[in-house]
Amino acid sequence: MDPVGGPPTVQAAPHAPSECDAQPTRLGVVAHEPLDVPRRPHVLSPEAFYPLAYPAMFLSRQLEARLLELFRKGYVKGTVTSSAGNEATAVGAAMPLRPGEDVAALLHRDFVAHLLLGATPYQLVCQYLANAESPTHGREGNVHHGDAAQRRLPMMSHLGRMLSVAVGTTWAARRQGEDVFGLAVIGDGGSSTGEFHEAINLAAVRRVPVLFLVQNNNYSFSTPTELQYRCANLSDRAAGYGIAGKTIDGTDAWEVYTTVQQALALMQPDPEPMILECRALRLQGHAAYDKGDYVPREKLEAWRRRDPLPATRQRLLDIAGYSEGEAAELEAEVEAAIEEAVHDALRVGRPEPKRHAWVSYCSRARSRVAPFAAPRAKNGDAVRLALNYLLEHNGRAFLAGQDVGTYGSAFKTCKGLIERFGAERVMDLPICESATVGFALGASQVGAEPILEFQFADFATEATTQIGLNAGTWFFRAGRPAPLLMRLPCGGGLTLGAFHSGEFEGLWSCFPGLKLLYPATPQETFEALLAGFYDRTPCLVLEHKLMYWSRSGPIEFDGNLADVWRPRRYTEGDRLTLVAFGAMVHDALAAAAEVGGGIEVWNPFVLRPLNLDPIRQSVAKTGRLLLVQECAAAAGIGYPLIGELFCQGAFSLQCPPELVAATDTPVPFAPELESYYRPNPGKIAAAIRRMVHP
Ligand SMILES: Cc1ncc(C[n+]2csc(CCOP(=O)(O)OP(=O)(O)O)c2C)c(N)n1
Ligand SMILES: [Mg+2]
Repeated sequence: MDPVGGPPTVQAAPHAPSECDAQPTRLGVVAHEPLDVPRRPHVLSPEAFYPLAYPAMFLSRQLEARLLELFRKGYVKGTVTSSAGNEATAVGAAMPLRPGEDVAALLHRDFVAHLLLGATPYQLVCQYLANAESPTHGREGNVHHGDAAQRRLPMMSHLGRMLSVAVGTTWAARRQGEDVFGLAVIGDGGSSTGEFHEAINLAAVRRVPVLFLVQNNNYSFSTPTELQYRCANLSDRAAGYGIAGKTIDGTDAWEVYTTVQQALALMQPDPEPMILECRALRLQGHAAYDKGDYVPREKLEAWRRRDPLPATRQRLLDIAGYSEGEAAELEAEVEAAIEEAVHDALRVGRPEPKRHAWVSYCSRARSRVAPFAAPRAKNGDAVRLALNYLLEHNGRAFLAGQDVGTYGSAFKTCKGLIERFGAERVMDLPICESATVGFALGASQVGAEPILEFQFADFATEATTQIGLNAGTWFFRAGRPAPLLMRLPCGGGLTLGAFHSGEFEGLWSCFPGLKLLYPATPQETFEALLAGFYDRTPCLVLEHKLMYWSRSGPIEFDGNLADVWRPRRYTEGDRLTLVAFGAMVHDALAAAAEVGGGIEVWNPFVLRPLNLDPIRQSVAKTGRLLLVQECAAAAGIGYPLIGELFCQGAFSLQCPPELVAATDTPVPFAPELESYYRPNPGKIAAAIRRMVHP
């Protein structure tokens, strides 16, 4: 690197004769079509490459400039992040890929890669205008778009999180015999995230051929690379994952193109991921609002001399033999396409809120499946039987988590499954909860049906972004199902302390787009796992650990999935409605028995989306509501549940509703402290007596 942190001195890739010069050699740029170029395994000659690469790069630069202008005039919403300086990397990396087959997780400076992988200029303008024809129907901002059906995965903002999604999609597509590769893009800044490590490690262990392309453009917003990392090259990190890594000049489109082609060729016989670092400089500020004046002038000047756009234009003349006039003709064609795209997009109105489909849940695909019965099972058996059923009846289902394979999972609920279904369907994964969910989300996009086990519900908080914000918003943003079943062994009473006793139903219930079930009996556990699996939205099933190997009962499931999504009533009465879920159902039943008759015990069972009508009717009948939750009042769903019950119901109550909850502290460890902390039948019975006989 030069003293001002300028471009590395990299040998230009030799302009060797091509293996194959596929036609066409001239790029048709029109407003309503994606860019069509020959894909792998074709390798273009330099003479054929530049007439395709240059107009694509020119389109990117000019269309973004036009969008910036529209932003300044108030038409474009959000902001505009410029790709200037990155076009060579984006073009070189995207051109070899097959749209609709190879998997791509692009970043905010990959404008042209979207155009090469299926988006049209018109669609991108609509997306920036947030109009009714935008690919996300105006539901998400400028760069957060894609086409999941075509495997161009819609980006979420949280840097790093899309890497594992690309790994999962690539893995699942290859598992079904497809010859595909993944491209997952990340910046120098994003390379510092935990998910960067999790995703690459996971891909390395599972030998998933994803090219992790690091766009090192010297800055992460205003933060220079010396404050971001200490290694010489970000590709040096590849050694730590036992994979190959390379650093190249990201301003040289031909070098990027040929290196990517070589990387894919290497991955073909011996699939494994690779890190490719492409060096460039972000030639403008981070986004429309940033002048970028923290970049030293000499450094900017040094890199401007290597601006990939004029450099590629020059090669169009020198190598492809274009005349000035012919180059200008290409540019005029691009400008015309831009004008048409902008003209057409500006004529489309913004989405009409009243006609908008305000749904965050995808509709169910199936309402009936094969029935199942077992005369006697404990809750842990019910889990195993449900998993066995799901893996047996669904060839694309797979179970993944930590120690779910040979060990049969920490609570032995997966015992025997690996022997029956093999290590490709019952997968032990590294400790990477976040990447595990990203991986499952990605896999679900090509038809795989993931079932995840978190070792303890507590550790699912590691994946809060992936579960709540990525998977949970996927259908709303991308219009595609995200059928993930997530199992969370949860709850206290086992003296395991604050990090192994949580439930977190309060946390998960805060994310629109997630479904949450909390069964209390073997029958309910079986039903919850089946309903959660066959639903096409991400579903979390809370499995209380205390009940795994204690209570038993029969399982009789008639196969009617639609009937599962309802609250459960255990006793009838007209003196008080007692609502509990998870292990607290049994404490509530014990308390109800202790105080005598008249108590109607309910379990909402489905904690999101709530269906409280039957419970509301019960409260209207009894005039008293007591809610019990195992965790602290602040952490659970009790108060919101009481709120929802009363906001939408007209009652005349005998007394104010009450909540029995744990103390407002983390779960303590010592048995005496924990049993003081948790609600129990005695505390519940005392509350019932207070309310019924004040
Ligand atoms: C996890 C996370 N933290 C912070 C941000 C806000 N943010 C958006 S882009 C950006 C800079 C990213 O830098 P880099 O990864 O180098 O990509 P570049 O913008 O330089 O292309 C930041 C901090 C984010 N999107 N995600
Ligand atoms: Mg950067």
